[in-house]
Amino acid sequence: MAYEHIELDISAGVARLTLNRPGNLNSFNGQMHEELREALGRVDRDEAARCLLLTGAGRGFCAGQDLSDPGVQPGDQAPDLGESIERNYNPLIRGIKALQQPVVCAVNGVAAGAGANLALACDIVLAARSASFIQAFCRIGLVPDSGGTWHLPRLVGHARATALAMLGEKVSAEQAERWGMIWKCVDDDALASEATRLARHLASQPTRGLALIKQALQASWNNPLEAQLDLERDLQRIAGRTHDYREGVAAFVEKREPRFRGD
Ligand code: T3D
Repeated sequence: MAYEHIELDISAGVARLTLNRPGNLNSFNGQMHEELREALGRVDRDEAARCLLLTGAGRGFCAGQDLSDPGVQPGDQAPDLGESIERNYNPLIRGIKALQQPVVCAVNGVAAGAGANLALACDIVLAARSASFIQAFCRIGLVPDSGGTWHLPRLVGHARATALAMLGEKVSAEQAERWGMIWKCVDDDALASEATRLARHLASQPTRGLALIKQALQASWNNPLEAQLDLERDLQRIAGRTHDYREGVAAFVEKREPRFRGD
């Protein structure tokens, strides 16, 4: 598939996916969603891609749903936004969460609505100092979607999540870092290099092991300790059978750098 609203480049182990509708602050339309689904499937299947790096083109990361899209505009007949969520947004978030590779998000500018919640669904989030996060939904009478009502309270606590969702106030990248909403805020001109460095590092690590870590941490939100201990046992059993575990231990004993293959 040729892409018009995104760019995908896979090199040096890193799949770099760029949201690319800068004139509309990379807001989502139907075609962009279609391209994203195809691209995520491609990354998932590509063994050469050992980390996904998601970012936006231009001055914004993503302003959420394209509000000028006729398909979602309230006309004489109210649109079925539930259908739009089911077809586009839920598969996108599920796709990110289920991806076998770690997902780094480089938030290069404003992240609003579903754009903010797409970022929060990624594994490690870096943001430029000038970037911001806005739960813009309440400003137009909507409910945070794309996993926002799930991730936000878990990341920043119920009180902050409620106020952010009901007030739609802008959160600076620095505040987001202080609140633990994201991993790190970096200077604007360092974002691209820092995100690439991080993605390349992850791409050289034990990919299978990282996928198991992702699985365990995601499950922990819903598991009691007993169930989580059982899960850790099961996942460690799988990790212990990988090539990269054998290589990691050998490298340690031989006092050399490990050469991880990802399996
Ligand atoms: O509908 C469904 O399927 C349900 C799912 C919904 C998911 C959602 O994401 S709902 C939330 C939708 N998003 C928003 O409500 C955010 C709307 N945008 C804004 O509030 C502001 O643009 C920002 C705070 C993000 C940025 O403000 P600012 O001042 O930096 O930029 P701007 O001037 O407002 O925007 C720049 C351009 O991008 C402008 O176009 P122009 O005038 O230069 O031709 C603006 O219209 C366009 N733009 C920004 N956001 C959107 C957009 N165009 C379409 N849709 C947008 N969401």
